[in-house]
Amino acid sequence: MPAAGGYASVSVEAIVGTAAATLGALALARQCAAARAQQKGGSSTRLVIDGMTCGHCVARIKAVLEGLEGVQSAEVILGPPGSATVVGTASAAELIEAVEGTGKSARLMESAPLEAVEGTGKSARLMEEGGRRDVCSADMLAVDSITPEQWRQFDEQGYVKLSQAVKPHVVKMLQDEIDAVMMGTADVDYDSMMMQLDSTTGNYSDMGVQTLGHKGASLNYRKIQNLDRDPVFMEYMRAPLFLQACRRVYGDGVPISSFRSMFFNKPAKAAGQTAGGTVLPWHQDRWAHLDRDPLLTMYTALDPATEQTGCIHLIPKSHKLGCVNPSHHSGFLTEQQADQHCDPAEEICLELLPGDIALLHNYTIHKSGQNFSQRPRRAYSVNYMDARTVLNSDSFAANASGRTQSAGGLSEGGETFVQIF
Ligand SMILES: O=C(O)CCC(=O)C(=O)O
Repeated sequence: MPAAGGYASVSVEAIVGTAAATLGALALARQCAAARAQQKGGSSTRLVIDGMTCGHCVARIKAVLEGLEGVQSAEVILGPPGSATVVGTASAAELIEAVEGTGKSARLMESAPLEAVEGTGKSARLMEEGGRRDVCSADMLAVDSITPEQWRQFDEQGYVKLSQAVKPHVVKMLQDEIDAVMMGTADVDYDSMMMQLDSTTGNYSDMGVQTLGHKGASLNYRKIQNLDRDPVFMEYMRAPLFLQACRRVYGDGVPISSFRSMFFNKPAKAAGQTAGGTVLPWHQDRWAHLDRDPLLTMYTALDPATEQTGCIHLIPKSHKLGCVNPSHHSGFLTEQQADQHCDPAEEICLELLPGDIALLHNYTIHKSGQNFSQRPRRAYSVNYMDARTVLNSDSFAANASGRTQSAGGLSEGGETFVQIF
């Protein structure tokens, strides 16, 4: 959706059309809303609010919502789109009525995009298989906060590990969903998924192109992006812990989307191969075509990530360097820069178990190796960013679009981004 001057702004409205083929999402969202309503104390409801024009409107609506019985907190964002995230036990109807009492109009955030995408097969299956309360964002994690000590480590070292933060049945659900996406059996709009098959040689230059669309039923995918178009992954991305982390990193009231909601795979070593997957060189997670750098990655291990399976290696404290190679479109270091900043004596091997989450500062320099085992090493990585980020679509098209593959590098991200919080 290029606008004047070759820029495209990140907008939740833009996803309504592309989400239209995300089958089953409405039923999932309804089920989750019902589960949230049954929970005591910690559920969150998101509203779209029309008609706010200034900080006074924001303050007034926040005060009105926080004055309601059962509301613990309300975060109101001017937008556009105007929105509120309300935590507590008040029903959506009570919240909407209270907002409308101020003269503004309000509706449930899920309903606008998802009403348009009602599907059948997936939603019915999901409800039968999982009893769906276990897939709601508020129920997915086994930890509900990040301790001051953990934040201290994140601030000082550029990363922190949250051990066993994801409930085991949720890990299984994410594993099954990503395998279904790879095999072509998931109810997702494959035309909006960026997918890339892995190399069979282990060389970075031999990987398949990363473009929109399914590339055949195979577990040998290296990357799949735009998983915020998949209702299961979107629900996971919205876990309240991730909202807390975004508030800590970006500040209260900042709308949050993601630049990359991405599956990262080191496929199992196949017969006759010495290793599966492809070496990923030293890099930082930043992109030249965004007008500001994302600062927070949530990396969820879906399989054991070890030296043998090709886990991430990182350089502690390297986030303090800022952006090391601004001229590379996706943050890769030159050989000289890697020699200068990546001392093997300082390198950490970030070993993770399935269900561990690593918070990574986006400037933390990292890389990953190959998988020498006979099981895959799957991971789900989300770059949470300020949803007001602006994308330079000329630069995106030249270097990194889902449709054009530059000679010099990878495709990354998408052109439109779903608002998450
Ligand atoms: O999982 C991997 O191998 C690398 C992940 C990564 O580089 C990232 O999440 O940015």
